[in-house]
Amino acid sequence: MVAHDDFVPLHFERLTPDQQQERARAFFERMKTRRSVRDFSPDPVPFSLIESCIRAEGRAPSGANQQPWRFVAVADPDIRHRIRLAAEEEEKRNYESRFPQEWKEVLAPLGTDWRKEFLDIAPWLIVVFQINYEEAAAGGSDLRKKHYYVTESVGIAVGFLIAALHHAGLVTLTHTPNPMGFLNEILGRPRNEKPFVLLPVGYPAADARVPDIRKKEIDDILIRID
Ligand code: IYR
Repeated sequence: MVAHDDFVPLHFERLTPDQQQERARAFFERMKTRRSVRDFSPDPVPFSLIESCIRAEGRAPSGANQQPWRFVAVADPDIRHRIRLAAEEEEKRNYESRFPQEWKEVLAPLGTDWRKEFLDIAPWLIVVFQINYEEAAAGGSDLRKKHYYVTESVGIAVGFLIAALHHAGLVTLTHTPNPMGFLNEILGRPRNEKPFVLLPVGYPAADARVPDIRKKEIDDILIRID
């Protein structure tokens, strides 16, 4: 093992096997109630709750610890409305002409279409950007510092965020209007930041409905090799 002089001790509390089983079971029980929600309530959510969830997201592992992400949390109704109009414009084209038939068939059970009212209704939109490279300092050379495993890192971080939001008693939807370049313009983000996902966050509407979908069974996803 490579030991660097400037490494610091790992703080790790070893649990008993019973505690571990119990923690793993409880976490699964929590995570299995998570659903992607499209019917939001306009009930407000305090920024402090959103911020705490994003703090957890920022603790995800990343390639070379470059943390190649930027999170923009939007409550401003005018900006949310601009995002809705731009997302709907792209999605209308997707559903009407860009999506192949095959894709529309797998989406059909989800009941999605180009209309994205939830972007106006959910009290917060969290837009996650991936930072593909660092711009050279102003006046410096035109070399860009490359980031490694950007997609993987940001995907893992979003997983943390979705788990944190659910754990905090909120609901969200993993929304990826395509293409998402309009988010740079509306949110004033630079060219090295690329939109990765857009998550409306809030409470479900009182009459929210979700598709009756099934998750795969453990034996269909896990192969055990002893
Ligand atoms: N982005 C489109 C279509 C869509 C794609 C997938 I893959 C989904 O799981 C759900 C929707 C939309 O938001 O409608």
